[in-house]
Amino acid sequence: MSITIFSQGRNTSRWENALKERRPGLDVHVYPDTGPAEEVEFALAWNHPPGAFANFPNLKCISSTGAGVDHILRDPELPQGIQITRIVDENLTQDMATFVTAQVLNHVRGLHRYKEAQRSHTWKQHSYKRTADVVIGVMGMGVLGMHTAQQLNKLGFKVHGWSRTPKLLEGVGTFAGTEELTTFLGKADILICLLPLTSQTANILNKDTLGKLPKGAYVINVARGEHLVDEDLIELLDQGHLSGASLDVFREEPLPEEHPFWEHPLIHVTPHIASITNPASAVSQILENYDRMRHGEDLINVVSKTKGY
Ligand code: NDP
Ligand code: OXD
Repeated sequence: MSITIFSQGRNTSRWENALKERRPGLDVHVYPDTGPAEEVEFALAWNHPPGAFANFPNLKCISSTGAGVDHILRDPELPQGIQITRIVDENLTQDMATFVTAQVLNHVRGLHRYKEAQRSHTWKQHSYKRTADVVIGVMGMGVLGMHTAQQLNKLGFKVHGWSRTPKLLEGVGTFAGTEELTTFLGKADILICLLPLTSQTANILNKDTLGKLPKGAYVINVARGEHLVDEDLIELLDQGHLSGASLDVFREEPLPEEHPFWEHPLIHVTPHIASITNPASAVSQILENYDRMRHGEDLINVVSKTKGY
């Protein structure tokens, strides 16, 4: 009985502890210290070294330690026939909605301006829009997007969602497919990206799409850095078409020291912390899939390799 963790750039000890605490007696290995290659059947992965999975002839399932699986599917040497699963967890969902709401409210109420004013002891009130007068567009109406949209709607914002297939959601307007993208974008005072990274969604936040947002729109990207064309965002901010952006994810993470986003006055950078998987709560679904795999049963939270999410 063993689970093997494949990860670069993230501390694995919380996962090791959570697995061992919940299932005493389970062997937990951390790549490259895997033990005999033929005994590796179940992997837990985040940003694994490319090609690493190719060396394990009996590997049956790779579970992402996060909601996204682009980091697994992008491996050109990913063995065929392996099931890929991902995390769907209430804590992860709530934390994303909370983070996005904080960014939205910070922007709508202009809180950063008062921090700056405080530095110069300046007492100056600014007008603000009420939530009912702000339209929010959520790209990606999956587990995270749907909940975030509903939370924002509860605060009084007008919310629209955009997804691949049509949705019906109380209180939230919905748009689907490329044919409805322009209409969706044209309404969004604040655009939130919660799409998975796939060949269809890469570079989707570009000069053309962001240019279709109303003048003064604000962009929040909490999905993946590769969704955004960095130079196009900067150009639209500098032209005054967009009023600002909150970015939690980047093409290269950590964001390189010399990247212009760090210094841009209209960009708020956070280090991929919008919602972090909590191993203590997510470990039960990992173990459930591990047991299902061993008993030959269907797995939960399975990713479609054809769709890429
Ligand atoms: P889901 O798979 O549940 O939802 C994906 C949504 O995107 C679905 O509504 C889907 O449409 C839609 N979608 C996919 N492809 C397209 C397309 N081509 N055009 C229009 N809509 C599309 O994902 P989650 O909500 O669980 O997670 C979303 C992403 O959030 C993750 O992939 C990850 O990258 C990111 N994330 C970021 C975190 C952070 O801390 N910054 C933390 C966790 C996740 P349909 O419903 O029709 O299938
Ligand atoms: C995830 C992430 O996909 O942390 O869960 O980005």
